[in-house]
Amino acid sequence: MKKLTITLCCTLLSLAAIAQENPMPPHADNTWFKDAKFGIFVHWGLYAVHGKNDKGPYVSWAMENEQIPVAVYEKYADRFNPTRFNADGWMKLVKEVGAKYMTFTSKHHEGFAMFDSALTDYDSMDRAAKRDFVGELVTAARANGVKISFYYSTLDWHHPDFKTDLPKYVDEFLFGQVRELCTNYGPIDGLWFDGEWDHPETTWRAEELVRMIRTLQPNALINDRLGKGVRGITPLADFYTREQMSEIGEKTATEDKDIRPWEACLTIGTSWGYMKKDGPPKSSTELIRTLVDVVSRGGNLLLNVGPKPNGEIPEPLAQRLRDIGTWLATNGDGIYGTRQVKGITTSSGKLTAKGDRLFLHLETRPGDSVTLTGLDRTITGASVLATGEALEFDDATKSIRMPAAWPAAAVTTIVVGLE
Ligand code: FHN
Repeated sequence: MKKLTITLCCTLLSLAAIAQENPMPPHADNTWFKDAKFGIFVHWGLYAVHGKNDKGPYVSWAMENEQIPVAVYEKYADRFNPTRFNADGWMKLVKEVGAKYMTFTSKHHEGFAMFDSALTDYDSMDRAAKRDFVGELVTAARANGVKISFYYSTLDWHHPDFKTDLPKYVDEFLFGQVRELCTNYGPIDGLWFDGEWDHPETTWRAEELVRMIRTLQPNALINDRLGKGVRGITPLADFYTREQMSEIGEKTATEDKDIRPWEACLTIGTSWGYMKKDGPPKSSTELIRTLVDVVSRGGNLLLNVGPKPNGEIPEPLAQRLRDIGTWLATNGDGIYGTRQVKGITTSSGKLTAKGDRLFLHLETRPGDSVTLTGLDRTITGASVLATGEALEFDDATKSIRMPAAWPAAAVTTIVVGLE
């Protein structure tokens, strides 16, 4: 017993020493992320070739839901040759629509790497496409001033070790491919993990994984999908994630302390990847209003597109993105770089703030005026942000008179100057 105690103490002391030798590097600076507000999620992989899911809403789950055998599914790798893929074209679209970053599926649950991995030939360089999509997108992102983050699924339906020897899969494949993503493409802006739900952070060795990423990529922001049940909670994360309209309003007790920014990811249709018979796409108006709602509550919107197997972004999705960009072109000042307003409530609409300005976002004409309760600063002016039309205001009652003619926009933003 005594020998065991001594051994245990020595082990604990050596672990403490290792931890001391390799202290966790600090969180990356998240200012750009908190200012960016709007990113584009791209789900693209072999599932785009499959293009359907007879048993579920997401094409990215077709392999699992339709119980497609690995030997059958992996044949898509020899058909996936997207001749119309143009990374620069994607990044120019991201910029045109007013998004500031892209999160790209470097490997989804299907296990196919969209980059050249030395750890497998089940990747886009070693099969039909013979291209490193991650590398092309990083080059295009840098050229267009777009931040680039890699989605990476810890869950893997293809790799044999995932089922037969998870610790080996984690140690060699998961850590190995994340190390490749953090080493082979220069500075990157984020790692977006997913597929974590069946195992605790300890099984994924999340702390070591985060330490490795921060050591290799000190500016990369890491999300919270690092283990079962820790979304919106784990202090390892640089930002928290919510998913789809069902979660967009939810926040965890941890988030009440406002210690991490959060991001809501959302499909335009139903599926995360391209599906011939996807659900009806949300309207541009709904998407603009959702962006404003998320930003007014201190979050970012990561809006998803699923490119076709040929590499083109479906036009109905691209058009909705362009509509958002058109709105942002005249209203973006009330979105980018703003922060959530606390302590002031409005009789109608939603608020954001930046410097000595408040932005009141209204979906419909709320009557003749809006009152800002709790505002203890002097109002110096008010106008319609998109047009510059000056509005009457009464500083004594902290009320703003609404324009008689209401603009035909998804959201009308009123800018209020404060002393
Ligand atoms: O299973 C995935 C799904 O395919 C998609 O990638 C979303 C995006 O956040 N995450 C998982 C479902 O929660």
